[in-house]
Amino acid sequence: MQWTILGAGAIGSLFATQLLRIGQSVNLLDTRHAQTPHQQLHPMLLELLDGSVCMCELPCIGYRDLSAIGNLLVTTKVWQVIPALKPLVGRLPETSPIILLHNGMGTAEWLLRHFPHNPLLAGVTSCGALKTDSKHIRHTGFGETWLGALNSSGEQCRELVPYLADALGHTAWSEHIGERQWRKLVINAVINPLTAVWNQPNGALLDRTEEVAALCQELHPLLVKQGFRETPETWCRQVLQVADRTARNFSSMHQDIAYHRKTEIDYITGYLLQQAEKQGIDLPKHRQLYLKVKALESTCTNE
Ligand code: KPL
Repeated sequence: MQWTILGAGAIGSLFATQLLRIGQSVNLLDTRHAQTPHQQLHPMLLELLDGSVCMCELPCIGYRDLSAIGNLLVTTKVWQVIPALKPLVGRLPETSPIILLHNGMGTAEWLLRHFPHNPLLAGVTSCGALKTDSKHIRHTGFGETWLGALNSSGEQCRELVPYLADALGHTAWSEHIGERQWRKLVINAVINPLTAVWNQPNGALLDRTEEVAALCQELHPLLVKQGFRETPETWCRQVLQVADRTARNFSSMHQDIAYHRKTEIDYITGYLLQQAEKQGIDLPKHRQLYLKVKALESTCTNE
């Protein structure tokens, strides 16, 4: 089966190298190029959890190499999703599935409008990976990966699950992928901005649980409107469990701020603020955090 990775960051590189390791055909789509770039093989060293290493070479393709695009796994930063997919609108073969696998929410509506005939899927993963430079990827933790359909032709893509399970470990089909995306969104909306603003690793939340509890409490009415039944205390416990499990890691937003990059705040807290406004719910604490991250981000120089 052919897989195409759009966005070779930590998760994209992990998926690419692990799929290649199980014998799948994988290429990297570089939208900076129309045709296959001159330097067409991208070497990558994958460091596995047991410390062993695996050398991979990934073919690169450009966005006009349409026949080389397979199952398109979109693992870019969320704010890059629409600009990166735009060159494919009206050109991507309608048989190519597009799988959104990014932090945050708010891109699916655009995708459904512009690729109405392609199988469209969303995924959520808690696999851990660290990209130490453009050629080194470290698998840092097993996690769960879930895929689910965003449209009716996406329903036909359950056959992709066993390949991902083989490559990454626990992977399953979800009939409620939107719900799983919301659960991850809540975790990211608490851990990511707090750690970015405090300039601390995820584990710092365990010493400041009252802030976590207050953010969960404030989100609760919106989560009830979304159909979730958990109490604010349960949400708080779930956030703290993730903070505990990833205590020594720096969240992706912390890293974005530390490296002067644009963050994903508009599609995490920004998305929550938009959804809350539609329901007439005010989220002052989340808005304050949003503004603090935007202020830090305004000094960013890199994308
Ligand atoms: O997904 C994450 C992120 O950093 O974006 C968490 C779960 C917070 C782990 O760091």
